[in-house]
Amino acid sequence: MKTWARGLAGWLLAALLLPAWSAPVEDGYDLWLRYRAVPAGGQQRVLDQARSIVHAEPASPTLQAAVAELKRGVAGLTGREPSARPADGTLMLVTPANAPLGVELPWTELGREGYALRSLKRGGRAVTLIAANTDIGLLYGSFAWLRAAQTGVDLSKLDQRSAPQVGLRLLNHWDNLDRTVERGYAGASIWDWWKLPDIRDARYVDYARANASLGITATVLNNVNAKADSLTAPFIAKAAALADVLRPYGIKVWLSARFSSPRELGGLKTADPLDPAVRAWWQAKADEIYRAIPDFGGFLIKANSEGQPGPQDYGRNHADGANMLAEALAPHGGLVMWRAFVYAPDASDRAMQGYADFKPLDGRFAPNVIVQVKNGAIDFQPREPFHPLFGAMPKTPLALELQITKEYLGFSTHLVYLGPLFEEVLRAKPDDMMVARHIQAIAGVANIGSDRNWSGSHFDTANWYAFGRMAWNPELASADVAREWVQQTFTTAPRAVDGIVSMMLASREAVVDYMTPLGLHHLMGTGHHHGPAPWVDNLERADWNPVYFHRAGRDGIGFDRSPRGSNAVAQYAPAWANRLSQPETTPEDWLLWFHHLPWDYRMASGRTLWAELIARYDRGVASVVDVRARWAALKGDIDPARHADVAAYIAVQEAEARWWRDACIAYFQSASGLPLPVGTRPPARSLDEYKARHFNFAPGRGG
Ligand code: BDP
Repeated sequence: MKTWARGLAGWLLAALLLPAWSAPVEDGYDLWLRYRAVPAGGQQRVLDQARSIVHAEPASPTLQAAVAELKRGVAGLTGREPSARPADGTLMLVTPANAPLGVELPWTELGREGYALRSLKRGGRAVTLIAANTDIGLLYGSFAWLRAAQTGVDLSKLDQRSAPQVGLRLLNHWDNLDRTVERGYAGASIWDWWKLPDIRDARYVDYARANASLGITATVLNNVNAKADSLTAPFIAKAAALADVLRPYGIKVWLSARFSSPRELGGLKTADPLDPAVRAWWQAKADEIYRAIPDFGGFLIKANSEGQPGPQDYGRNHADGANMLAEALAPHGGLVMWRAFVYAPDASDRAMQGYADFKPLDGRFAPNVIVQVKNGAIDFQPREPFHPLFGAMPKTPLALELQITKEYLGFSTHLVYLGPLFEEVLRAKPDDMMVARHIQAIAGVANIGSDRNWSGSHFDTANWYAFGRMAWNPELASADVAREWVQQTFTTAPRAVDGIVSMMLASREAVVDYMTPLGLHHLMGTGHHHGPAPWVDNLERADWNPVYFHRAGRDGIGFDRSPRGSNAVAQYAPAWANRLSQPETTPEDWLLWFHHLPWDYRMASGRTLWAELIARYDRGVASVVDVRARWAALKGDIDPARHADVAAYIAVQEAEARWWRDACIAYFQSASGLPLPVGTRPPARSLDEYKARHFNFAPGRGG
């Protein structure tokens, strides 16, 4: 071939390949804020409404963030930068001060954080109003418009309004000062404490954008198992630097505080909350923090729980401790989030202690204290009945604490969409009101780390997303939330969207089935909580042992919390207490949480309990096998990098689901002494082989 011909051929080849080369690599970093070019028709649809962006001047940092996001989104979706001059197709960001005359907007209803999106014609031109009472409302509204644009909503006919139902929406980072993360499966802590305050990683801004897009209003930077060091001057300066980055996005910084800090940092002899010197120390500390962070959110406290210091060390109660801190923060408008996750070594039923300690204190907390209650009474299990404290403390503001990081649900390796779990607890009705209506705040233990894809796996970002969206609006259906996440994160192709959503929706029930079916709980490996270990019976505290929770023996299986047992059911409102007292009226999914039953107990399916247990383990594994096949079939619909990543993870999940099934069946058979029902596949290995597995370096143990 002549040189010129070779050159031409090369050029043609390059031109052909160019589209493929120029497609951005999908590594997950952009989360649901990808703004990738939409197919031709869609492009026009967005462009027609967003040729320009108009807003009040001068713009606050928050308004600037809103406009920057809209520009970035429109440019990404259409390939064209919007201008600042009104055009046919203008996005107008308006507050009551600059709203166009003659347009009725529901200002009162929107409150401080809500927004309205309204498309209309003015002088023959298409205008979309993004309206809110405040700049933060405009930022939320801008993200809502971009969500609509990315999910194929008709932008020429918008008429939406939304205001959050839960006032305070927080992330709890269990991040240590050395950048390890307790129960973190997504790399190191996102906070590079060592380099702060001078070096501010660009990632902090993307963290803020992602959270603002969901309406998260606060972030607790450090682990609830807190070091006193987090309250020293150097760390306050570091937290202040983060607060500066997050502020324009409406996110306040909080800190976990160690109750014994006055002793450790202040050299006092005591941390007794009623001691005047202790109170003065906290007051001075609060003043110091507010000098550096004027809008500091407050303290999150884990006290007298799992070895943490607390007021009970001095014969005081949780209200004494919380109120002392509340007094120090009150002059600055700060809050105390006091956790109800407590249990003592000698409790006869660990599930009962949170209620036993806190219920009598209802009405005794200062007005700026919120009591933070985990969704269930044990500990973030794949399924728990709702915590009996919801509905039981009418005079105390409560927060619901959910765990986004999947400590007990296969870490970030297992594909488990938590939307259905969140929905289940938010909609549970302790009385005539849903849990969502009993709470003033909602907190999620973050699954965010330094991994490029933020959460350790592509699908785990859906849990961060679902937490934020459902915190804003607990009435959202987890299926709808999954759909919009898929459309923004993976693809808008309808067949693929349907396929992925149905995989996600099946995944939570699957993990319950292959780990802890029928109300079983806490069967996980010691310490790290990886893998099955129902046989463990030798830990220093009885209530850390799986055998304490399942109580399997020749006579049956399950924890008797009925009036014949620990009577934990009495902590629920009478209608529930009655229902949960009898196995026949207890939801089957909670059966062994509340009852100890013989192996031949007859289940709704007609099977014996023993056969049903095995059937559930089988169903869990089958569901993962099915997900694996369905994901494989989506190969042509998903970018190659993420498709391959997810496929590799599901393969691990399948192997681990089988391991869970086999190890649990082997163990429960040794306890029941019963033969496997006809047709059951025997466990692949002997019980002793499963028992011999150890994982000394499993992630997430923290520093
Ligand atoms: C447990 C975790 C532990 C946490 C604790 C908590 O295993 O690491 O410190 O919860 O919530 O589930 O305080």
